Amino acid sequence: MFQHYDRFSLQLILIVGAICEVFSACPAGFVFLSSTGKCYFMNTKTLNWFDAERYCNTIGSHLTTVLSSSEEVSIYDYILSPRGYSYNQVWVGLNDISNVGTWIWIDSSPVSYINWAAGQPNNEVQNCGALYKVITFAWYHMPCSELKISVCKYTGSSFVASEGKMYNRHFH
Ligand SMILES: [Ca+2]
Repeated sequence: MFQHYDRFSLQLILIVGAICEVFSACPAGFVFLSSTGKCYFMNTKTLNWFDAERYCNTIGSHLTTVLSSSEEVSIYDYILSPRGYSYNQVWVGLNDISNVGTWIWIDSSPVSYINWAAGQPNNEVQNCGALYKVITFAWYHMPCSELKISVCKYTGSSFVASEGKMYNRHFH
């Protein structure tokens, strides 16, 4: 099909195609953050931690990890604040459910960046982690049964093919 285009047009087509590819990296409903190169989904329905994670799973993701200060700030600035949720407690994938006292990310990412609020985690009956902007972005551990909004993070691509939700389906 390309024989009908001159060299410049062909390059333009390839460039536009590449740009579409970049912006198509997120499944429907997710927001792309250029600071991390990942896709995020804010679930405004308040759910307990387990149901929040289960919901993320249904859209091919997990509760979000927060792997750096810049990712944390970006989640607030570009996912939560624009939607009016900047001061709520928000479930993330942090938990010590399987081994109390050992905090892990639900998607098995290493816990390298840590931002517990002063005094957190402070007892053994709260096994799930939330962001809490009132305390300058810090992390709180909370009872998993509490109902909160949540943020899912999409890191893979395998589920998308079966779900057929990729934006790039519309570009090709
Ligand atoms: Ca706590």
